[in-house]
Amino acid sequence: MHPSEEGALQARPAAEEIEPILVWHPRAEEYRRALLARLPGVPIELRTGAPQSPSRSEAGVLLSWALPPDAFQQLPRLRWLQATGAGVDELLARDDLPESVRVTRSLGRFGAQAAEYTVGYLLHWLLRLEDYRRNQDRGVWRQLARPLLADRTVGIIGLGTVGSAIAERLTAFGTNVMGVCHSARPLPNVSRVYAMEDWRRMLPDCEALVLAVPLTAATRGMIDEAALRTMPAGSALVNVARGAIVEADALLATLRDGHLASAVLDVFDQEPLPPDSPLWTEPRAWVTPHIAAPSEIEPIADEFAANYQRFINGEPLQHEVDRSRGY
Ligand code: OXD
Repeated sequence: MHPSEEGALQARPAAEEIEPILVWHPRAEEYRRALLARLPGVPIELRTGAPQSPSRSEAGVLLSWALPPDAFQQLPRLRWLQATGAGVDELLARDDLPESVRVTRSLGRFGAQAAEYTVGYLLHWLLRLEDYRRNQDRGVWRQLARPLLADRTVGIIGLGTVGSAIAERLTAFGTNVMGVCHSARPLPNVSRVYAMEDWRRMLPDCEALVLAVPLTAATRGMIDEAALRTMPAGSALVNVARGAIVEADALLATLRDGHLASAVLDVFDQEPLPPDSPLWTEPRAWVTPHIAAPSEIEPIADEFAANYQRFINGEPLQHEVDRSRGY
């Protein structure tokens, strides 16, 4: 026997410890390959979309994202679902998700990805790359003000894995980072942490505000016109969380009159962003199609496989969602 095959057999759970997995995802085949390498011998069933007619699955474990409407009726044995993304707001909003099913989130490399996106767009804004490109196209030699990220104060709402990765990268640029967390405890890379109930007190100092908070009843629509106008004139907003956290009309009004100098928007209440959305043509808005922190197969397969072993062993699962909190 080849030594690597021997290792694989040793890692294989005993038959009575195997719980069949259903991967229900547009990229199910890629996930299957990644999981087979980590969980040899575990039966894996695949679905990429809604079956022609409802069909029952005996899997007790599900790895998925954006399930079709009647999905849970087809999964009578389901005990645990791992989402391939971080935000489980849509899943928890479903009225057919059984109470008995445990839910875990994935963290992937969302922190690093969202941090690079945020820093990239903040630098793009401060370096006025678009203005210089336009000037270059017209052969114009014109020096513009040269503000530094190092002289700025950035507020982050939500200091979980994503928010804290953004704080870490911004701190490396010398930025003063403030943040909002459910409790105001000291955190690395954040000069001042506000408790969730005090979040508006942070706004007057925020030359840029980054949203990295889950969508819950408490955060839906929290960024209203009063909040945006409490930020200094000429500030920027970056949303890598969920579109519904920001009131759309307030956002447009504050962009149009220039109070907000820039809004970097990766997420929208309705996705894809409808063709008639005024954001497409708003000069101060930067629209990206939900790509700030995409799910990657390999890190998510690592997390899922580690959690699968925990599930089989009856150990606590990592990143388990507290349904009463909504994340
Ligand atoms: C996520 C997302 O929550 O992709 O991971 O939005």
